[in-house]
Amino acid sequence: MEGSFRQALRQNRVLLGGWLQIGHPALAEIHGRLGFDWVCVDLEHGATDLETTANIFRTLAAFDCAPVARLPQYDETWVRRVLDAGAHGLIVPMVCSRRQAEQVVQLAKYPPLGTRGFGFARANMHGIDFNRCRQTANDDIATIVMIEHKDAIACLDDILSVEGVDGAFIGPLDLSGSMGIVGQLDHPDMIAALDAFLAACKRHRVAAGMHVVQPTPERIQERLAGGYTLLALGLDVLYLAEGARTALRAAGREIV
Ligand code: 3PY
Ligand code: MG
Repeated sequence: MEGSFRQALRQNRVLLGGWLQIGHPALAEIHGRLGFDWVCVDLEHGATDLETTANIFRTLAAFDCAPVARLPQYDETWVRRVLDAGAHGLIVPMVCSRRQAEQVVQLAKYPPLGTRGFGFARANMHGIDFNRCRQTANDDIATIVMIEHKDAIACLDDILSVEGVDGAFIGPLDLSGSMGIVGQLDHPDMIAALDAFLAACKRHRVAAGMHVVQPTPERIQERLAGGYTLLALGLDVLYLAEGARTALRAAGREIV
């Protein structure tokens, strides 16, 4: 990738990512070798710990593949620790207000722009690259807010106009839950919410992101044509389940 992950995001380049809920560096190798642009360790719904996250990021450094994490929640300690582990992008769940978006950006930026703590860590090669990272981190690390509640849809302009919000990622399941139509992704209210999301991303020149959980060519094409540029494709557990199901079926086993 030419330039940083954040620059690519801001230039609205199409960035195809993998999504890991199983915490093992071998998965990072597979995605990196295949040519994914970024890989996200899902610390919200996966069971991966911080040490494994750092090992996954270490593995990705051998490839042209940006290390990204979805945080378990909007939380100062997690922002610091995941950035120190070397994340180039943060996906922050459930950002519902301008105030929260401002706080997330603040936590992710070093002073004078924010309050990120200085310290020797993997992100600066344990102090060896401290000065260089101190100078480049604010420009190079992307902050991506998850829009996944009806309250966030109601104040999209307030959230997406915050300086330092580089991308927005829709969370369709939680969003549908907050609207009382859980899982009904084709419901007219969901479609209207997604339209409002995309339009606001365009208005504020913020990269629009979505997880295409079942990545068929048609679904991917539909999202790209709509203007999404930050696409997560599939999910490690689903790839595994799909391959395992196919193998059992090939052996004639009925799957219930
Ligand atoms: C959601 O749909 O709410 C998600 O966060 C999916 O990962
Ligand atoms: Mg969610």
